[in-house]
Amino acid sequence: ARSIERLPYAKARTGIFVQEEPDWPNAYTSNPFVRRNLARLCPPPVLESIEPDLEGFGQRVSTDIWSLGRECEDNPPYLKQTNAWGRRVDEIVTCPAWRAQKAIAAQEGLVAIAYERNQAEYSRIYQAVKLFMYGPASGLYCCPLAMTDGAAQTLQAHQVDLPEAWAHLTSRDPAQFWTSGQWMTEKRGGSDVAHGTETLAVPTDQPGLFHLHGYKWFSSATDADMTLALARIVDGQGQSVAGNKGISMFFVKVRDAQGRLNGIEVCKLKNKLGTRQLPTAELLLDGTVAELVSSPGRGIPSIASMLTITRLHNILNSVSYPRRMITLARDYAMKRTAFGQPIAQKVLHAQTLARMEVEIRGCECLMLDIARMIGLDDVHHISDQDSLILRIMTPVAKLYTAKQSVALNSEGLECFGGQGYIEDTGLPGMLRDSQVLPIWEGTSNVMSLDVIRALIKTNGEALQAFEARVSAVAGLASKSNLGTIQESAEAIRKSARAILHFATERPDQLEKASRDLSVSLAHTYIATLLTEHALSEFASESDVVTLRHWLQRDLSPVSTKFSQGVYEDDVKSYQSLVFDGYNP
Ligand code: UCC
Ligand code: FAD
Repeated sequence: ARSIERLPYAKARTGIFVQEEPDWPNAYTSNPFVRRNLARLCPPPVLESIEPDLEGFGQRVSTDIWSLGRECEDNPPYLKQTNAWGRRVDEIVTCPAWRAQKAIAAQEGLVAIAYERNQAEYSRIYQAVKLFMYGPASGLYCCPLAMTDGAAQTLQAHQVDLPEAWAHLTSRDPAQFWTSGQWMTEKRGGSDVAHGTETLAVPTDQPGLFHLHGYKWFSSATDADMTLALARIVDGQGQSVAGNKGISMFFVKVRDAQGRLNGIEVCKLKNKLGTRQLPTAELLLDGTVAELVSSPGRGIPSIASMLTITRLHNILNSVSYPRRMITLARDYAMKRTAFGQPIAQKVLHAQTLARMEVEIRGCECLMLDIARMIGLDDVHHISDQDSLILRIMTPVAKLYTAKQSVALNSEGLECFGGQGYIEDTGLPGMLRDSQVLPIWEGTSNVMSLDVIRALIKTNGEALQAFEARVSAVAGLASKSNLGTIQESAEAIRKSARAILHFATERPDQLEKASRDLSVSLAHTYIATLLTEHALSEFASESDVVTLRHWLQRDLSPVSTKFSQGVYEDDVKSYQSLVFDGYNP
């Protein structure tokens, strides 16, 4: 009997080995790459003024805020449609942790920082780095913050005189802070808004005030205080203009002073693959009082200001999730032993982690550069060149980082073996949640077409600005003593020229090449940013190694594919493949 007691699995014991768990340290201090880039991008006094806050917040996101985020995941919102007596109440019940996230967001200035502008043009980068750290711990509260920031930016850009809303959106006081929604998508379509929008805006007796009637098919963070919504104004005969010229943008307060919904019925909460912490509803608008805030018929171009900001947030969160995953995976690699060694010692596992690290660093550089340019735009100091680059690189960065997010989170899960698939590690939710990033705020194809729109609308100047920026960095890099940087000079110059050449010479092929063109712009621009960083006094040896690895990829797949004749295929040839055997 005594010898049985000594056996590890006897008497219901589960064995003596317990795997040491991976740690998520301070999200700021554990990311030296972002810190070195910040040091390059911000003048020393600015860095000194923001670093204590970044370090403190980096600690919070990996401790108390992370716990709140987990609570949001464990207690998803639900819809209480009627009260006990059958009266319709349409209450979206959220958990205390979700509401605590709102208070934290206000106190930490996660929206306000960008509008207080205490760091002038660097305020956006400061805000962006906080949001980047916050994402994975936010329990998806990052989503309402994106739309809130987008709404504030839109009101400001269009000089909309709504002082009450403005003060609430940019407040640091949890009791005053408002969040905003963004109601665009309807049943007929979310990409093709011009033909999807059926919501009608009927004028009231009061100038500028309308009643909305329609059905909003996806509305996220429906517990928001206000929203910007698209609808078609009808004239006295009940007629409206078709297509995008008939769409206008409206400001809607979700509830009245008594807390009653403003002519809104919450018909359903969506049952989603991920982002379950976030209430996403189908809404019937039936006489919703709304204030016109764009010129009539200018709804789509007006809401484009919101899209630039929400797409920046999409980028920040796309990068933030895999950064957390990789940080955990590298710690786990030191703690997990297989075949006699910590897996960090196995060359193939180290290579897997290194490839992820290179990819995420590239995305981090891109994310910081977009924030840099938006910051300059905010204070009207942006150069013409940056303005053009910002226009074309925003959809590129949204597309690229979102796709990488899904791929890296998937690879990241595998780094934990079977444990990566286990819910209470908190890892699977990151993969589930990231799958939405390529879809909302415009799918990858819609982003690719936006790149082409930017090219055409600027008469090709956006691409010329891109090429000029790449060439300027290449010029500096060619004088470097380091072989990797010299090599990069040649590679980025060649790639940017090839992209420009293809786009100029083959406008007929732009649509089908637009996905590859976007990836080429991302690869080449990131190589340029990594080169610029490697040239700076803030670069470490590992930043040069990052560049060397980045250059191992095809910087311009669009040119490679073009030379292979890939774009000779037309819609008919693709269809013959896809619809082989299709018999509806
Ligand atoms: O998904 C959503 C919210 C999810 C929750 C928030 C998450 C935030 C991230 C947080 C991370 C955790 S809200 C729904 C988002 N929906 C979309 O993104 C719509 C996708 N579709 C598009 O982006 C389309 O490209 C449209 C609808 C914007 C435009 O399509 P059209 O009808 O073909 O457009 P046109 O005719 O080419 O353009 C109409 C006008 C033009 O201006 P004008 O009239 O002056 O010539 C365009 O130049 O709009 C202008 N325009 C733009 N301007 C179109 N796109 C842009 C742009 N990106 N920037 C500037
Ligand atoms: P579709 O337009 O039907 O697209 C189907 C496919 O066709 C896609 O692969 C697309 O890339 C492709 N496609 C479409 N047009 C073209 C083209 N011209 N060329 C090539 N390919 C094309 N919307 C809001 O307004 N507010 C919200 O708060 C909101 N929250 C959301 C929350 C979640 C969780 C989700 C999943 C969506 C949310 N949306 C919201 C809607 C979202 O913005 C749309 O689903 C998205 O823009 C895509 O539109 P769609 O669903 O109509 O897809």
